[in-house]
Amino acid sequence: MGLLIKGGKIVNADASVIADVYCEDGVIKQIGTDLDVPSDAEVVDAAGKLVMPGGIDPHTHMQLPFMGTVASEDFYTGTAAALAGGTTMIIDFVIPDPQQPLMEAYETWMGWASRSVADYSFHVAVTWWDDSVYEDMGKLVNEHGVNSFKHFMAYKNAIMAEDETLVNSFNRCLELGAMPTVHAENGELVYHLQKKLLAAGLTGPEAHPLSRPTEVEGEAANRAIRIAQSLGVPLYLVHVSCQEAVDEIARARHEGQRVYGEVLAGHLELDDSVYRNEDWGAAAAHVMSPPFRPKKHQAVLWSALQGGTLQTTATDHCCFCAEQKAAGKDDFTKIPNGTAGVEDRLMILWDSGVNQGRLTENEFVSVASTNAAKIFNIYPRKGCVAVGSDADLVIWDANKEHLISAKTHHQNIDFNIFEGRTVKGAPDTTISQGKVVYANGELNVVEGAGNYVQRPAFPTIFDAVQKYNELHQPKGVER
Ligand code: DUC
Ligand code: ZN
Ligand code: ZN
Ligand code: ZN
Repeated sequence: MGLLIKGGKIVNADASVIADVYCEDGVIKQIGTDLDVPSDAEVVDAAGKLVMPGGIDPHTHMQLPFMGTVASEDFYTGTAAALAGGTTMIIDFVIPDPQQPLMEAYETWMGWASRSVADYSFHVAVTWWDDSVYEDMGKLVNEHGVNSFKHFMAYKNAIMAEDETLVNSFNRCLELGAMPTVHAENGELVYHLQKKLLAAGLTGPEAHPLSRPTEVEGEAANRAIRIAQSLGVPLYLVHVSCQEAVDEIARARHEGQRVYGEVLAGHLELDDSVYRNEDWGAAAAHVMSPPFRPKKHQAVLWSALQGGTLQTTATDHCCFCAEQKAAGKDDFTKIPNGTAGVEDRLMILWDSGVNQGRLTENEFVSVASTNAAKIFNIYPRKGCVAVGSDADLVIWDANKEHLISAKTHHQNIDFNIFEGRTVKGAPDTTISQGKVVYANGELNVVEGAGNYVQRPAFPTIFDAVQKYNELHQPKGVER
């Protein structure tokens, strides 16, 4: 049965227009007024509301095995929470252990994710290097629709990618037409500072941000950007959290380099005072990396998002409950890193972005959905309201007030970093694959209904990149 959304204002990244939307077989079939649709179509009244492409969260970690435990949110609960917040697709991370074959890890994550209720896709992390990694990257791109690879520059003695891995993997990305991405923190420095702080008797969560200061991120951002520049490959930086990293991206973009940056809702809104809370549990609940920053960085991040230095927003949704965080009771380096937000991101972004005059409604759509779809090569299938696009939509009520709280959220975690905040602007109805999955505050989801979204390599960007490199990169002896 088809679905007719009547009378709403369609908001895309490029324009807004009042029109009806008719969906069938999971796809948008018609847009206009006085549409000719089957008489049995389900009708949703969107008068006075906005019809936007569903949010895309390009950075989540559902049921991630990490730091001796497993993130409490699985693909079923996590994608359901996403839908309740108007996000209709996530891009999660396959993270192989060092020496584990990439294909084996990919198959494991695909198994877990088969329970998803909304569409999903994967970045795959390159945590080590040898010929088999080179081979598997090719298989993932050419046979499995993975067109982005993640590199953790932090987490020494675990998943940290050394420069050797970064250089080889970035170069392989260039060959394959895939996007390298980095978590930019200098893991050697973090390790050193952690040991120093512990030796000085600083064992609580207040030491966490001290072990990962902003220069640690700035150094890694610069290193990754310069490696990408030398090789002539584009680069995407996840969770950019501070001025130092923003400055490196801005400089590189100013010089014509294809460098993209993502910012988390949490980093836009919270500062490092959360780690000085006298309640150990509340402070530990905010332990994530990179940490929340001194207040002045928030204004820098907002400006960078407004000005286009940063293009996407995400959450790094990685849930650990109080009892899991307690593993680090006597040693802050053992507190599992991660915070939630997949359900809250759009509401926070609307309230602080649109309601505060920082973003237009169209710019909101760009940073909540469209830009991620473009950068990760799933546009216009995702990220826009257009005939032929997937019917993944959120009907947004700009006047609806919503109190964010762990007591009422759908996320499988006992804490909410935005606890107690009342936002104005919230999802009225969420539509996934042409079906109403959230309305009147109720979820109506089907386990396993989510589809794996293949993301092909980037012919257009990489054709230009190759041509540019041939014409403009210094070669061999000329250098
Ligand atoms: N940071 C986190 O806080 N959690 C998961 C991984 C990461 O990089
Ligand atoms: Zn990450
Ligand atoms: Zn990270
Ligand atoms: Zn992450």
